[in-house]
Amino acid sequence: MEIKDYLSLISQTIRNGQPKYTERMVLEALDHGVTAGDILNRSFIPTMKDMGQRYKEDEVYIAKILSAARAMKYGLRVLKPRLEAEGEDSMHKGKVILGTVVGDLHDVGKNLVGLMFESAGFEVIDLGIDVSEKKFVQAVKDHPDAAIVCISSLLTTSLGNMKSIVKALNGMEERKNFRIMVGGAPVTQEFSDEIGADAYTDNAYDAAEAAKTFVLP
Ligand code: B12
Repeated sequence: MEIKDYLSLISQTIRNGQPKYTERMVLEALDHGVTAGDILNRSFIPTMKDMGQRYKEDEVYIAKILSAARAMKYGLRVLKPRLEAEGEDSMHKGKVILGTVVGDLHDVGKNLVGLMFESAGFEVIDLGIDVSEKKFVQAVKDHPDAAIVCISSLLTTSLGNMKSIVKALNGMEERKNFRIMVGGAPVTQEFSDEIGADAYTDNAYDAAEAAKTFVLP
């Protein structure tokens, strides 16, 4: 098989949501000389980006996204050591703190954001769901080297909580050391500007791309 055949096969296993098969195909591709960088950049990332787009256009159900994300997670687990060994320059971009706002239990989008950040080479500190202002503030104190704080809200009713969290973070002494990114279906660029966040994107792929520009040397 040629490189492109391995890459498209891996992509297929992700689309089909077959984590064990993804894992096996990644290992097999690596054994046959496909680089970890190619697997990440030419298979994993474009596949998840495409799945996200299809979901937005109502072409696939949420369950499909969940199983694809799980497959990619399995693949990423075996790929990571090889990416680091290859010295892939996408590795070690910095630390990101991530959480869904207090009052909100949705975590699918947040998890995808985390996955795309990890793929882009960030270390992700995932605070989970229903995260209070106090917990976000404490996390920044616990991780003074964090470059970005990402906040997700899927409920219109929890947008007020997002606002208070951003306000609290903006009031911190450490504020100059990190950027704040916000997202989730009801969030808009306008809202992000209004509450004093640094960036908003409407999908996980663009979030990781925007984040990279924050940590450019
Ligand atoms: C799955 C789901 C649930 C699941 C959540 C499971 C889970 N583990 O997450 C369950 C069943 C638990 C649930 C519960 C509820 N839900 Co619900 N849920 C959904 C649903 C169908 C999908 C959400 C989702 O996962 N989308 C897929 C992901 C990939 O998309 P996403 O989250 O938008 O994330 C993308 C972007 O927004 C962005 N992004 C996300 N976060 C971030 C963060 C940053 C920093 C950045 C940059 C980008 C970013 O990147 C992501 C990937 O590209 C939506 C409807 C819909 N079609 O969106 C309703 C929806 C969000 N839910 C809704 C409601 C009302 C509820 C409930 C209140 C229902 C009830 N009466 O009990 C409860 C709330 C419980 C709570 N306190 O949170 C409403 C919200 C309405 C509103 N505007 O407020 C929606 C819109 C449904 C509707 N049309 O009424 N829900």
